[in-house]
Parts: sequence; C-alpha cells; structure tokens
Amino acid sequence: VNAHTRRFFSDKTKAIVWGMQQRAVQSMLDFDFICRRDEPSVVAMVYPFTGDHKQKYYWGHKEILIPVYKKMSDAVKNHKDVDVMVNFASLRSAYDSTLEVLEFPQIRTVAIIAEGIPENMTRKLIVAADKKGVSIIGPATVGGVKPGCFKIGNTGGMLDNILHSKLYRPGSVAYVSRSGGMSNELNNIVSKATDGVLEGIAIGGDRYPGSTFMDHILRYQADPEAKLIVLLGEVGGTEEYEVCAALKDGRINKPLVAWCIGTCASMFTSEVQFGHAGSCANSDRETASAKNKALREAGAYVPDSFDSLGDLIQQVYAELVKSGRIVPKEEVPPPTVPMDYSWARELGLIRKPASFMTSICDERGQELLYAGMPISEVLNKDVGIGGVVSLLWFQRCLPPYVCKFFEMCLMVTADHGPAVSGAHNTIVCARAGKDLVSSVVSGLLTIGDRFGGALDGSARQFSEAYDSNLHPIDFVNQMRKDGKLIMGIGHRVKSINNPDVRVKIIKEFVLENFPSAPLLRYALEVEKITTNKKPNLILNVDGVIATSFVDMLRNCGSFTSEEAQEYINIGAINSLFVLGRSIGFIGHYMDQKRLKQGLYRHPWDDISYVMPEQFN
Ligand code: Q5B
Repeated sequence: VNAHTRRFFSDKTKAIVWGMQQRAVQSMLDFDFICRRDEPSVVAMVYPFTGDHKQKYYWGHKEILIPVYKKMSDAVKNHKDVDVMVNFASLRSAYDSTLEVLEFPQIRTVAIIAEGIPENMTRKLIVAADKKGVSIIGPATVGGVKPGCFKIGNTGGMLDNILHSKLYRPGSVAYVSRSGGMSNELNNIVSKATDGVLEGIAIGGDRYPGSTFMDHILRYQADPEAKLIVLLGEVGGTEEYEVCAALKDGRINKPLVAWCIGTCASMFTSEVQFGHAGSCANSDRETASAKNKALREAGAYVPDSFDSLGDLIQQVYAELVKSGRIVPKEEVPPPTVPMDYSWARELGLIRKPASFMTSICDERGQELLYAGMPISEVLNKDVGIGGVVSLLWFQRCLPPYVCKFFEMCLMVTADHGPAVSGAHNTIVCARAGKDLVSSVVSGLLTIGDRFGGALDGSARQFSEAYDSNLHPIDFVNQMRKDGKLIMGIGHRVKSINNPDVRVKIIKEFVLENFPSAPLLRYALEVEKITTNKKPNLILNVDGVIATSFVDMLRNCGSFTSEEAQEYINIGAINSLFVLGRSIGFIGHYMDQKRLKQGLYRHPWDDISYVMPEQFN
C-alpha cells in the first residue's frame, strides 16, 4: 500500500490514546458504538504519571475496562493490532511522546492535538515521521473523523452533534480543512447538502502541519468511495496552490469544491492574524481572495462566499447523483447510546430527587458563597468570625452586636486549663501518640451535660420555666423535687467567693447591648437562690451563654419565635462552647507534642483499688 495514499482508518482501526483524556475516550467509544463497530477503537491509554491500571468506560449500556500503561512500550507490546496513536500530550511533552511512538513500526498514524508546539520541533517531527512512513495529523487540531469507522478524540463534538451530522455511517464526501472548529461546521454543511461525510481531516492551524491538504486530497483521489472532495483552506500559506497545480495536471480529477476563509482580511487596514498560528497572509499570494481566485481558475468549484458553500456542494452532489456516480444508500438509524446522566440533566431531560440538600454554602460557581454571600464580600465587609457564624449557622447576617457576642463567647470558652475533662482527654490522647484529629475529637467527646455541654439543657430548662411564668424559687424547688440538676448552674472551682470573670464579661455585654435579656435576668434570679444554698451554685459559663443565646434568638428581630424555638429544640446551643473549646484542645495537642511528652500513665497512688470482698 502506498504510504501516501493508504486509508488511515477502517471500522477495525485500533488506537492508543496518550494522556488521561477520559471524556475524549468515552466520546470515541460512543462514536464506535453508534457506528455499530464490533469492538471499541480505543484499546489502551498511556499515562506516565500513574502506575499501570484499568479505567472504566461505557460501551453502549455495558461497562468495560481499558488498560492504562505507564510506558508506551508496554501499551504497544500488549496491543499488536494498534496502528493509530491519538496524542493528547501537552505542548511540552508532545514532541518527546511522538518521537517515542515513532520507534514502534506498527504505529502508522499519529494525531497530535496540542497547540503551541514550537515550529522547529514540529518540523523535526515531520522529518522523523516521514523517514518511517508514518502519517501525522496535526498538531493544533481536533483530529478527524471517518464516519462509520473511527473518530479522533473530540472530533465532531458531542453525541447529539454527531447524530445530527450523521457521522455514524459513511457518505461520499471527503473533506480536508485546517480548522478543527470549522470541520464541525463542514460536517453539518455536508450532511445537509449530500449523503454525508466519507472522511474529514482537520490538518491543524500551525504553519507547519504534519500532513498537508495535498496529502489528504491525494488519498481521497485514490479512494474509490470518495466521490466529491471539499477543501476548506484559509488565509496564510501557499499550499492551496499545490492543489491548483494538481487540478491542472490531472492528479486530481474528482470534483473538488473549495473555499478559503478569511476574505474579510482585506477590510482591515493592517495585516490580520486570525486564530491560527499559520493564518496570516505574508504576501498577496497568501490572501484568501487570491487563493480562491486561483482555485476557481484551476477548475475547482468555488462559491462566491462561505455562505453559499453548502449550496455549491449540494449542486455538485446532485450532478453526481444524476450521472449515477453516487447512488444514495438507504438510511439505517443508528443504535441508541444511553445519554450521560449529567448531560441529560443539563439539557433538562431528566430529573431526580436529590439525595442530599444544603442551604448554607455553595462552592460550585466561580466564587464560594456563604449563605449566598460571596467569600470576597465576606472578607471585604470584614464580618469577622461572628459574621461567618451568622451566615453558616443561621443563613443570615445578624446584627453586629450579635456577631460580637458570638466572638466573645468563642474567646472566653476557648480554654479553661488542662484539668478540665476535654483538655485532659486531648492531652492523654496526644501523649498516646495519636494525631491532631483523634486527640481533639477525644476531647470534644467529653462535652456533655456535666462538662461544657450544659448549654442546650440550660436553654431548655430556663426557657420552659420562664415561659410558664414559674417564679425562680418555684423553679428551683420544682427541680429539686424532680431530683434534677439545673443545667448552667454550679461549678467545681468557681463560686460567689471566686467569681468566674468569663461569666461577668458576657453578662455585662449582654445586659448592655441586647435589646432585652429576660431569660438571662431570670437565670440571675435563680442564681441568687442557688448560691444562697451553696456558694458554688453560680450561673456558670454554660448557663450565661445559653440564656443569652436564647435572648438573642428571641429578641434580636432576625428570627421568628418558631425559628428561635427550633434552634433550642435541635440542640444548637452547645455550638458556641464546642467551637470555642476546639481552639483550646488544638492548643493542648500542639503543646504536648512540642513538649515531647511521653505516654501518660495514671499513677497507682492516685487510684483507689477496691476489690470485691468475697475474694479477700
Ligand atoms: N447541685 C458543674 O458540681 C457541676 C447543681 C445542684 C441544683 C445544680 C454541677 C452540675 C449542672 C451542669 C452544668 C457545666 C458538675 C459546668 C463547665 C465548663 C468549665 C468547667 C471547668 C470550663 C459541679 C453539690 C451539691 C449537691 C447537688 C447540688 C450541684 N449542681 N443543684 N442544680 N446544677 N451542674 N455543667 O461541684 O444537697 O449537697 O446533695 O452538674 O451546668 O463544665 O472549668 O471545670 O470552662 O471548662 O461537683 O467551666 O454543678 O457539685 O455535684 O457535688 O453537688 O449541689 O445536688 O447538693 P459539684 P456536686 P446536695 S461549667
């Protein structure tokens, strides 16, 4: 087979994809499936940055595994039937990976997708490939498609586009373009104007493409299935003149419809560089208008503008049908490929109840949102930790005095020494060699009714008593009668003789800044009664925060009474102590590690061993 006029692709073509391009691979497999190929075209992937493994893909309704190799040599060795490589390597590694693949004689065609490969490197690749008789498509291209047979990477766009352009079965028109994007438009134009695309290659927008218009047109000329050739050139370069020469000397004698885009360049006063590296006219000969004129004179069908390209293709096609050179085949609908869930959802075709709901934070957009507020605004407005707590816990901006209250609570509860239950646990855990999370969690797990976690109970008990107009003395008596402790009352070391400054700070702030604080005032009345009984039965730090918290919820004007009650019911009031004390636990963890403290063992002399009597 002549290396220059051979068919690149058939419905048996097998390819290796270089690069972790899962979407592109799936798109190739979906294409294969609707083409009714017996087997997938992608048999392996190469990705040097992971070890050998397998990746899951869909083959129609089924799931299949495609091996991923770290080394190209392993991929090639294990897949002797592969003759195409689709190279998705970046512009930095495309040169080396292509050179490497050229070492394997079984590879006959390499598509290089990367844009921006230095021109001198591309030229070296072209020379190296030429020596080995390997055809290169690209660089800077989407690739190409042979309907019914094989598709390079993302060519043809999404599945609905491929179906729309009937790329699942061959037609009679073979085209070559520079631009990958425009090749999609050609698929559309050709499918509307004719029986469809036989093969389409986008050679890429670089000044030195690995294969040229002529390379592909001569292949199409040699392919009996190609009845009509379409060339979509563009401003820049002189390659279209080679086509003119071939038309004139008869090397191309099939009907050829051609158009060079970029005729609008003459409307600009200076030279225009279009999107591609090669699309800039360096002389009059390189302008699109000059090339269109030359092509027309050489015998190509050239429309008056791009707009009428489709009409002209249709006209030439109709003549071919009329003369019997094309016999349109019966349309056979392609098999259906299940639509990807995410795409179907995007199109609004399906719905499904979400298994998960959230209403405080959205990280999906360009900017993280806290209860709808962009994170930049959170910082610009300097809402502080109190403001962030307002947004993430209560989904709203609470008044500044509330944010200040939150911050003060976090500050005063941040730590209360190493002796308290939580800090003690954190320390023991850290000294047992555990990590930060384990140590902090072990401390947090001690927070409960007796230690630091009395806020919820306190909020409930005091508000129920207050709401039922129970006099403080009756409340204290009732609790004693029921044999219950009053949550938020009492402290192991603090008392009226050794007051807790933290309580004083919060109390004064709340009484001064909250619009009203009836529950705190009620709790202070209770405290007068309990401290009369025992000096340590003070309103403790849990109690003062809990009752103030309820006052805030009920009186700040930002919550309905139902909302306020809901926070009490769902156990939200412990939150401030939990968050605040986490700061201290983290400190204790770091402190123990810094101090290189060894394993803690509780001393025997501090344990009273009391054995069951019957064994003595
Ligand atoms: N009696 C806190 O108890 C403590 C009574 C009471 C009515 C009460 C106790 C208690 C409720 C839970 C509470 C939060 C266990 C405390 C905190 C954070 C911390 C910790 C730190 C930090 C202390 C002696 C007599 C008995 C009891 C009576 C006691 N409490 N009566 N209501 N609430 N409070 N927890 O000293 O007649 O003699 O039998 O459970 O609010 O955790 O720093 O350490 O920042 O880390 O062991 O501040 O009050 O007293 O149990 O020996 O009781 O008083 O019935 O009466 P004590 P007990 P009687 S703040």
